[in-house]
Amino acid sequence: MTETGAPPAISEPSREPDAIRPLPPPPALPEEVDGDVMRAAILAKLTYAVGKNPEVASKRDWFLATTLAVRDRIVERWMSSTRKTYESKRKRVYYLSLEFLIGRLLIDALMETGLTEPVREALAGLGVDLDELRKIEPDAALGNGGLGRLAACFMESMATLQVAAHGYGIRYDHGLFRQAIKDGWQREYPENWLTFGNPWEFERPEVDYSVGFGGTVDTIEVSEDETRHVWKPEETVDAIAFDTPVTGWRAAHVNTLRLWSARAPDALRLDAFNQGDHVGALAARVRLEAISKVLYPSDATPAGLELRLRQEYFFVAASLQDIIRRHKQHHGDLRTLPDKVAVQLNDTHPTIAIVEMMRILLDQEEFGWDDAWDITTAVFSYTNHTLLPEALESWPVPLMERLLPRHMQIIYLINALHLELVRSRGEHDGGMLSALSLIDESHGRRVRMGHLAFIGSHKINGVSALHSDLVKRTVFNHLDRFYPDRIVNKTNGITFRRWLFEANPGLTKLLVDCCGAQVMDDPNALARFEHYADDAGVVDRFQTIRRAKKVELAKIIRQRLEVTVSPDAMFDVQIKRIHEYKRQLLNILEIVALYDAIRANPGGNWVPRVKIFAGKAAASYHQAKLIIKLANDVARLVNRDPAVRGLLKVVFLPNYNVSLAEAIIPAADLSEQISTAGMEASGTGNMKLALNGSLTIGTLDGANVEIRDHVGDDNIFIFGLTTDEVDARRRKGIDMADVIAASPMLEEVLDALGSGVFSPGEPGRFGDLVNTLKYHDYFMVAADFDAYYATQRLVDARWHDRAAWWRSAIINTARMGFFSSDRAIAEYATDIWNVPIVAKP
Ligand code: 26V
Repeated sequence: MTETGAPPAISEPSREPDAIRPLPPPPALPEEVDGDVMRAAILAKLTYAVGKNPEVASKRDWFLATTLAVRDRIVERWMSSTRKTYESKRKRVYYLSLEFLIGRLLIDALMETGLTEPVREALAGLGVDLDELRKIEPDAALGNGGLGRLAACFMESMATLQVAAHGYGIRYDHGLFRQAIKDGWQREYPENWLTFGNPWEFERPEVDYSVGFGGTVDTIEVSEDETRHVWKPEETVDAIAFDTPVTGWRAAHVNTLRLWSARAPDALRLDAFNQGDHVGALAARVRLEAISKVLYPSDATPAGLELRLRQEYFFVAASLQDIIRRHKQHHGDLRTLPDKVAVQLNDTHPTIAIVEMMRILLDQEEFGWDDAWDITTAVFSYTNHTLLPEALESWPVPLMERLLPRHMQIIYLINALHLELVRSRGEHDGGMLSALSLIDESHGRRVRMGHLAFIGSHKINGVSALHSDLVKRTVFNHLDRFYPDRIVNKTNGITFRRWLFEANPGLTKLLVDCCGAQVMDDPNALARFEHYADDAGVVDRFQTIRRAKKVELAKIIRQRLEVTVSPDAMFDVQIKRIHEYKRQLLNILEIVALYDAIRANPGGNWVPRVKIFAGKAAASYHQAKLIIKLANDVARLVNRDPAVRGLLKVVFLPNYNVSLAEAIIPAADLSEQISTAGMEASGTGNMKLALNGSLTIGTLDGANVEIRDHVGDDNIFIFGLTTDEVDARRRKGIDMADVIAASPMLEEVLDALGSGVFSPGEPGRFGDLVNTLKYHDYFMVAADFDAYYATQRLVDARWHDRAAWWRSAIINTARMGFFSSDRAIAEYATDIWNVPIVAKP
């Protein structure tokens, strides 16, 4: 990379670059780390840690040896970071999350440490190709989607900004299921990321906390006006720590991701074993260790539901013991906890931490209620990631009473005091009180975890401007009135290290050439790229870079699906979880309409398109799985129809994960962000695609609104009902007879789906789906169809004007600086955690 901005091949910017804050030059690599040093290090690891010699080593052996050699370099920085944090006695941030969707780490670690070229060179000298090793590494898929990936981006940015942070979560034996597509249907298979071990982690058998469940609570009269409570759990499980170093940019600081694994205190019941009951002797152990077996156990059964609650308490209880032990060791008194500790709750999943903190302070540390509560609320803050009612957690009171009896008592007390405060402010309306209560009495008694998280936190944040506004206006409307100023916005961000530098080295190089080397450290320096929006040389380079990525993706598509696509066609992508609100169905309806239109007018000025889908449906989500089947049925018919050959292809890439995202995003021309307005909290894929120069077609939902504000109306394709219009339409009724009567095209599309054109073997397959769109269109698919189709034709027109397309693409990339997770973390640090950021974004 060049150090000084534009090389001669690139013309000068049309206007002066904006003033950009100078940054100190990046730290240089230690001098001794060159290809030879890394070669020796890798060979030593291969011999002494892997136990192989180069002649017989497999790719996996080389991957292990390389990872261990790189890890050594990180460990050195990790230890110095830990020491510095300890010595400075800085406030620490604890990010509690049931999900960390990390992906692969080798390329990431190489890039963060600046070791990519030395290691590439070292391996080449040994006859090994680094790119081949990259593919050996399994994705760490310890998350479902956006929320888990955000946690991973945030961990990286916290390390980059040198925030002293720990991530806490669960080390699931099996991450998110592997998706296969059989006859067009989704099938789920277990994912086995740990089969060959995990070279990044350090097991800490000595970091072992006991976590209790069930049992009884003894009440002890200490004096006339003082009682103490002692929880006597019925069973306990051990939480064992596994640590992974999280390297920040240029490895200036390294934080820790600590994941807990469940282990039964007794390996087996020896008495039963000796009596010949070999399976029974292990049963208790299997039951306890199930806690860290799988990500997101199905909550379709009572047993699954209970396991999920056990997971939540398990990781929270272990994490809080760890946090308190560290605080006591470094600072002594727990009264200083709010000065030294900030705990961020990633959604409501770890909310029981608020109650656990109260239990520790009250029952173990013997604090009075008010002091304990003040400390707790000062320490915790909570991020809301969805407004969907079915995703808002609430736990049945009987289950809580059985599994966590002392916690349930404390929740009742928190609620009583909270409602007392509400009444003291003059609110006596029964409806209002039950809306504010922590206990939902409407369908069985349940604990509202969102309310609990709100009351026990000093700040609550939404994840985009629109979403935070809706958080205030909807779920927490009443609470917001009693606790104003608690709800704030923290618009999501993404780490540019993974989603630009790693995923798209070609574009990164172009950006360095145009914006200067500073762009690697300061996302705002991207703005300079805009000066090249009309520069033919730069446009040509951008096009060449994109095309190379499209060729790579076309190869993946051919290998995985045996479908050939042209890299000269527009790659139109929708990659995300399959959910009705995300409206993959709207996209499919448009494909069917377009297919008909092309067949009716084969000579038209059509834009060749490849429609690319990827995403997983929840295993129990019937409707989402049917949408996958429909996408595949439509793909089969369209892809073999000679009438549209060269103009339209449809592909559904199976098993979407972080690595597949890294392959698709730099190859995308058009980004589909078409959720029903008001339903996508933020989206982060939208940011990744725009950063890589995709144009967005989208609704005014989530962070799309802010993306539009940044790129400008001319460089994004916005369509469809707004949040308020969706509300109004729902109030009017969601029977879409009027909409369909007014749209012959939509009617034709629905008729085709309903009559089995795409499912000749089972004509009724999509009948229910079509009926839902006609008579019960909660997600406004029919309502937004015409606007979407028309806007897609505007996209076509822009594509035909190549200069205009690339101008918009460059502007998209140039104006994405705001969406760096460094900016997001800096805001959390200042407005919520009150911690200094050593390195400024
Ligand atoms: C959870 C569930 C669970 C059960 C049934 C259906 C359902 C639907 C959605 C969810 C969402 C869980 C929380 C989540 O992942 N939210 C995502 O968080 C991202 C990071 O803030 C954000 O960009 C996405 O818009 C938001 O959907």
